[in-house]
Amino acid sequence: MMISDFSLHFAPEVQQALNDNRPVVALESTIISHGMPFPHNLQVALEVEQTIRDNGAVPATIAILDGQVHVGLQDEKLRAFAELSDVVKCSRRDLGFVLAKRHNGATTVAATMIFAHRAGIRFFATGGIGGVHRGAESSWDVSADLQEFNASHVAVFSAGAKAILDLPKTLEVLETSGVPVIGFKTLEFPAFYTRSSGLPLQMSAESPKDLAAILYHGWSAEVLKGCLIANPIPQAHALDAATIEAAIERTIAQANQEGVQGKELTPFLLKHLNAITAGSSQQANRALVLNNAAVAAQTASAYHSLVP
Ligand code: PSU
Ligand code: MN
Repeated sequence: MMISDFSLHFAPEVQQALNDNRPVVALESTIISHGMPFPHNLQVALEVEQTIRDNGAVPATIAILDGQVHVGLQDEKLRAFAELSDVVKCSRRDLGFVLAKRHNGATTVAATMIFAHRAGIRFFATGGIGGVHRGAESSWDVSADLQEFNASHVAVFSAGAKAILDLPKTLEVLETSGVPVIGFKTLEFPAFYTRSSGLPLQMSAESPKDLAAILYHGWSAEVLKGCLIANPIPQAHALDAATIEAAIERTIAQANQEGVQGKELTPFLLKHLNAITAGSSQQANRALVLNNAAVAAQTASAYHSLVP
């Protein structure tokens, strides 16, 4: 077997932006392959990229095609990826195997942070991060996403964490690791489909410029690695809290009944939640990802003006 050195494969647009020191925002690919069905996934992926451009940055979707790590997928490759059915969901532990076997791989929040950091990209927009699952006191299911915040120097723009998780425990793990959770114009941790979880945050930023300054100080003092930005879903797209909670409880009960666990659990919950809510969760998901993409791009631009 031929063994070659590892290298990232940059899309020309991303390579050029990095060479010119212009703002770039990374995007994950698990949300495309395991988070939404085709063709909705492709449509949203293209809209997210456009939103990043409209807000002054260059999008870099990160994905693994035939064992090669791509930073930035041109439209054709993005289209092809969105249609694939044999994509391995990759967190940190899966990467060496998938590269060696030349598989197609989707990068989770953790894996996207790894390659964004490697590429010198400090801003990353997604929907929600993985976290501590409900019932973790017996299952020990804690997403590797949380660990990665302690390794990769990337700001992750999310609408909080999905209420399929145990949000108080998720925040406790982040606190233990020294990861700041910064509310964007809020001092309450948002719960993905809803703006409110009842959980207070310790800090907020009032504008992209304010946020850029907080990140700059953390990174330049070398006290900050990963950072979670919690940007609530726009009010007009938020779902009714009681309805979504009932749907989540049904979905978790179904997963328990079918014995779904490990890396299959999050995709199972996302898929069944979409089915139960008859598309309204998908619309909310789209709205909050676009909102995160806009704020990430604005913050990346503000950061670049601050640090020329
Ligand atoms: N949460 C969402 N949507 C997603 C995911 C999480 O609301 O698409 C995906 C992300 O890629 C995240 C991964 O990194 O699931 C976490 O999986 P796990 O819980 O197995 O670590
Ligand atoms: Mn897990």
